[in-house]
Amino acid sequence: MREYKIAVIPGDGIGNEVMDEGIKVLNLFAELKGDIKFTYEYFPWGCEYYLKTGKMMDDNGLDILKGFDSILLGAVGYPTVPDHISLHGLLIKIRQGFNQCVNLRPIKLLPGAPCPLKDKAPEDIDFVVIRENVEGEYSGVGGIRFADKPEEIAIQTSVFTRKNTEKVMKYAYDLAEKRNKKKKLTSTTKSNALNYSMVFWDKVFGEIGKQYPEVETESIHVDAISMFFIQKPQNYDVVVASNLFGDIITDLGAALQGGLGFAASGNLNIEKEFPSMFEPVHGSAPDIAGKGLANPIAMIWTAKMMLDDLLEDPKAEEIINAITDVLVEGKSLTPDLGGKATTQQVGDAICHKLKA
Ligand code: GGG
Repeated sequence: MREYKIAVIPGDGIGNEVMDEGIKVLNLFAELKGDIKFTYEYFPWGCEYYLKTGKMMDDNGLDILKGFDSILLGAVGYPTVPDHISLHGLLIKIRQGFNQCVNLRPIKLLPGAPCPLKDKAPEDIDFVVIRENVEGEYSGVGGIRFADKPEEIAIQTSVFTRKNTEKVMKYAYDLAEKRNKKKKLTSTTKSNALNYSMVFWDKVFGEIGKQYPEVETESIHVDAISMFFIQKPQNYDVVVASNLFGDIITDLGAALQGGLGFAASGNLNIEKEFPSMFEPVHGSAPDIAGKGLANPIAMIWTAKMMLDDLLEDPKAEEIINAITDVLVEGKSLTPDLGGKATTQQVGDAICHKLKA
């Protein structure tokens, strides 16, 4: 029996209800495989915890999380807590604390999912974005001078270290090589304007590329790639981007695959010295929280990514097949997809297909 200890942080808003469906699918997967067991420990961290305690997570939170094989997170954010407090107090703290330097975000249009580009088929939209995840524009370096005075200044510094940039680039090149699609890596840049950080980014991209002669490369400015994602998404295979650019272009990517309800992600500690963390890309959506309206597919897809990371073999592709079956059948869909099913009913329908 393979046993895995999972730390569960449902977080805020719809994080709670989508998490239930993710766990439901994980438990069924384990039951069907027969030789896998998950044990879960839940942590109440998030914005409501912050409102009660003044902290997004416990001071010794990272020490506690170290003892787990993986972390599953729902969503974070609450109207009365500033978003920079919730992001830096929990998500970025864990990503940086556990050196989860790669944020893996698949952009894949499943059959039956609504794509706004009517001339595109599922085979046209199937790429992966590798987002640098612990530094860059989200390093948290900066400050405010002369607060609330007319001469007030805000400074936000991007930090790009050679060690980390090389590691992320190598991961992206390796993926482009082994993904066995186009063997193509596209780098997202803006080195005409960001004349230190992105010039450095481009340099490292080129240097590491010399070790991968079989991988075709291209470098595209972030503004242009935003347009090309819409015009010719079929051109992409693996895309590497800085923290900020990756955050932005993956929301665009989510739109191509049917919306944020389909956008899954993994924050990977690639050395496996700390747990990785898996979270859907969406936020806590407080306007629909607790109403059973949230689409749980991103969370279930995220749980599948966790399985792929933990298990190596077998890959959990049958979960994607079960989601696809539900989409193609079209009977159990949440309102964002034009249906009337609840979050729970969609989770049940995916489990039903998984069992079939
Ligand atoms: N699912 C996690 C979540 O709540 N994400 C909201 C968000 O704004 N994330 C920013 C980021 O991924 O850096």
